[in-house]
Amino acid sequence: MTKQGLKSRPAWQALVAHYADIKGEHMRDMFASDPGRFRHFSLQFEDIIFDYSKNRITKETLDLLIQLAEESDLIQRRAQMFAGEKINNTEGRAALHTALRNRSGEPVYVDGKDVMPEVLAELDHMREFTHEVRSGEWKGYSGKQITDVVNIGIGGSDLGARTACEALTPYTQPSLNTHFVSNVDGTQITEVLKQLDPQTCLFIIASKTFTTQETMTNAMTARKWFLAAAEDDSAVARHFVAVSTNTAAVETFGINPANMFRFWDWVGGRYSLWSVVGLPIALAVGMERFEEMLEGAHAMDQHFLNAPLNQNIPVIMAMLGIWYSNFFDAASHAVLPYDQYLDKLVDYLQQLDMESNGKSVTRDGQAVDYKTGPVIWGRAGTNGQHAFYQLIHQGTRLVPCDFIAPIKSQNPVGEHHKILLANYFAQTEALMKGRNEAEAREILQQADLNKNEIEERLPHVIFQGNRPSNSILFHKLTPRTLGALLALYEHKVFVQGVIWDVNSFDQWGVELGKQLAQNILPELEGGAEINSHDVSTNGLISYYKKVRKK
Ligand code: G6Q
Repeated sequence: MTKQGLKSRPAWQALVAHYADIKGEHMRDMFASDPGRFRHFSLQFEDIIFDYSKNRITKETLDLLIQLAEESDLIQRRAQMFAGEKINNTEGRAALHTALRNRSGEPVYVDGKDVMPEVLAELDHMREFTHEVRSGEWKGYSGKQITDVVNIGIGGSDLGARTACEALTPYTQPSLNTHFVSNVDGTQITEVLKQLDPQTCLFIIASKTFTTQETMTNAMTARKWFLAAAEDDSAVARHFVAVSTNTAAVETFGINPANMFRFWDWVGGRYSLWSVVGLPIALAVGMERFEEMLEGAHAMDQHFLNAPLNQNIPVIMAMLGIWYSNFFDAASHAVLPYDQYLDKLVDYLQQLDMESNGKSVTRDGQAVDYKTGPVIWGRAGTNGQHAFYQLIHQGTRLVPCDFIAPIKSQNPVGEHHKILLANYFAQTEALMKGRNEAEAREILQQADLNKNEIEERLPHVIFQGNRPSNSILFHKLTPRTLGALLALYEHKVFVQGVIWDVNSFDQWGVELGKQLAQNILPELEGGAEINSHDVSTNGLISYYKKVRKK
């Protein structure tokens, strides 16, 4: 498909005309004219309700969006992904995170080879190891059991495991703490190491390539810190394990290959938490719960594969995103979890979505002439309400939102959860309905204000409303539900990538900065003035060197 492809599809053109018809319509009127709107525009998957009725859509919009998905070959592309075809064309790789959570017993082939025996063998390896560490059978060099697990990794080798560990806090074993070190800023590892005893900690060095500068730097620092206490290289084997695809580099680092957990090049970094990259999760919550997470994701995979497109939650979420990005020109999308345990979800989805679909050429390398992935942002409710919701309610930009909440809190304290959920429900209502002039005037009239004051204040207290949101409401944040939720977003991102015809599985955009940093690092040695860059970069480096010297 070339760049002309998307905009010349019949459904796209019909959507252009439809947008012109519908853009002036207010959702208030849509609700008023259809009492069945909640029923018509909501779906249930297991314990998850997905309500998309507070979107600027009619039945016709949805039909056209689904038609666009079909015209974009979504069904074929979805089949290719699940079948292990090399859909990551710029890296010549399959994108088979779905095989990692394939619980069907069916084979999955890459290059004619069934990958499931290896996937299951790694899960067995994780199960054994997790059991040993959690039961205390696994001892450190001085004979004590492990109390702290430190995952050293970055990006895809950090965010998924970190998000899941925090989300599943209520399921964790209290005698085993989990820490994450990702930033090359020495502050992070210093602060973590301060809390640890070298005799009782276990480092997981998680890196697909085992060459990532940040991770290798942190791993070497951890190793040095550890050996300063253990004073014997052989102790490393009891305290360092690796998660990687690169056996040779793991051995060179000094980690026993028996303590290496493997994955494969067909697992993309940001799609890897289902693999051995999930080891910190399994250590924190136990292998059984980690597998429940895989099962939740697998169930969502089945829904994505089998539900008709117009009843398919990831497809509908994706197409609503297309509707706002490409027709309403929305530049961002807010993720607003009303569950403190999902605070990291936003960081995780930022990477998943922005690294996957932040592209400006098609799979064939043609420049696109439409907008692709939006900026993803947000924060756990209700904190966001007291910070940035102002812009979502009354700003000049359209920000579609996902509101995510559990019906049951893991910590049912007093009235907290009711208050939290009252806010959750209220926000989507306020965004949709707004407050019109008559309503605003009435409120001001009830306040003790004179006529002039009322007129002055009036424009400030009007809310246009008509601001779209999805509501995702589930029973409780269990491992299974978390798995389903994360897989839902993965598939949403995939569908959007298909529509925009970008490769959602590469990330060339992170390379340039990395390469320039490699060039600059040696220049930071010594006191010589630097002239090899633009004047700004030269000036900054030279100033840094001058001040450092003092
Ligand atoms: C994710 C990206 C990226 C990657 C990190 C870490 O899809 O590829 O975030 O996960 O750069 O890479 P390593 O696991 O190779 O250290």
